[in-house]
Parts: sequence; C-alpha cells; structure tokens
Amino acid sequence: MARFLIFFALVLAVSSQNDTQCSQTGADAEKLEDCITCNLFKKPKEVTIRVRNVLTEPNFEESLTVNCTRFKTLFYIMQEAAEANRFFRFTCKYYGKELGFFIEAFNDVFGNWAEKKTYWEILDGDLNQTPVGASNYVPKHGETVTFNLTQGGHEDI
Ligand code: B12
Repeated sequence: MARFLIFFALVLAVSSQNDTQCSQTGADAEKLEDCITCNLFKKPKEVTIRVRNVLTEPNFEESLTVNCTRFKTLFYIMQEAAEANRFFRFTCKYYGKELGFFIEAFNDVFGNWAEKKTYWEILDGDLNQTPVGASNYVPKHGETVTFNLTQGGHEDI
C-alpha cells in the first residue's frame, strides 16, 4: 500500500510539473520548445503556426511550434503563439457566435480587401484553404497551419 501511495505521489508530481510547463503564459519560444511531453493524462498535441507574406514589402515568413497545447481551436492556439513570440501578435474582428473572429493582421501587417482585395487566408496542413475560420478550425496533432497574405477571394466569390 505504501509503495502504491509513493508511486501515485510521484505520478502526480511529474504530471503537475509537465502541466505547469505546458500551460505557462508569457513564456518565450525556447521554453515552449522545451515542453516536449504533456501531462501524463492528456494526449500530446503539437501545432505549428506559419505566418507568410510574400505579397508586400518587407516580405517575411516565420514559424512557431506550440507543443502540448491545451486548446482545441486554432484561435486559442494562436494566442499561445502570440504569448511566446511577439512576431505572432495578431489583430482580429468579431463577427458573432457562428463565424467567430476574422484575422485582419499579423504583426500590424493588414489585409486590405476594400482597396487591394488582399487578406490573410488560412491554409491547412495540405495547403488547402480551411472551410471555416480560426474560431472554428480544429488543427490535428502535428499539423502546420499557414496564414498567407494573399490577393483575390476564396472559391465561392
Ligand atoms: C466575401 C467573403 C469573404 C471575403 C471578405 C471580404 C470583405 N471584408 O468584404 C474574404 C475573401 C476576405 C473572405 C475570407 C475568408 N472567408 Co469568407 N466569405 C465571404 C462570403 C462569400 C460573403 C460574405 C458577405 O459579403 N456577406 C454579406 C455581408 C453584407 O454580410 P457580413 O456579415 O457583413 O459579411 C462579412 C463577413 O462574412 C466577413 N467574413 C467573410 N468571410 C469570413 C470568414 C470568417 C471566419 C469571419 C469571422 C468573417 C468573414 O466579411 C464580410 C464582409 O465584411 C461568405 C459566404 C456567404 N455567402 O456568406 C464567405 C464565408 C463567410 N467565408 C468563409 C471562410 C471560411 C473564409 C476564410 C476563413 C477562408 C480561409 N480559409 O482563408 C477567410 C477568413 C480568413 C481570416 N483572415 O480570418 C466561410 C465561413 C465558414 C465558417 N462557418 O466559418 C463562408 C461562409 C464561405 C463558406 N465557404 O462557407 N471571405
């Protein structure tokens, strides 16, 4: 019985240590990258977010992997990325419960639909446009989601 209790205490200690690592806020990218294992009782989920602008000067492309995310939808995982690295800070507009948030800018680089027909499209791991926005999209474990500044509308426009 005593052995069982010691084992259980050890499991709890390891699990809560990982949980603290995995759920820290304001962590820098290096610390997040160190967080390789998840809480023993949670499934690991790792999502890479890529932000790509080859349309306007200065061009840039940055990626960040969020390990052990505790969130389901892309919008919250984006917040973890923004906490880890200021490059991933974004601006958005809320359109209500159904559509959720429209992503207007990364790092203060805005799409300009009205004048130039540009916007930040969201691409899944196969580089296809996601059928829903950031608030409803649920990335898979290991998926890379790309935000690409593009020109022209999506399929049904
Ligand atoms: C025009 C349009 C766009 C334009 C909006 C340009 C503009 N600002 O005017 C552009 C090309 C930028 C666009 C982008 C996207 N869109 Co769109 N879009 C439409 C479309 C064809 C018409 C919307 C409209 O004008 N309604 C009429 C006006 C009067 O009503 P409104 O409420 O003011 O409309 C606004 C919102 O719909 C908003 N908007 C447009 N798309 C999206 C997507 C999201 C997630 C949000 C929050 C808001 C939003 O822009 C409209 C104009 O301000 C609808 C389909 C439809 N027929 O409704 C799809 C639609 C709304 N879009 C859709 C999607 C998926 C996207 C993208 C996520 C695609 C992608 N993977 O990149 C991106 C958004 C990415 C991001 N940065 O967040 C889906 C949403 C599905 C869902 N339940 O989440 C729809 C329903 C099309 C579909 N195939 O099902 N879109």
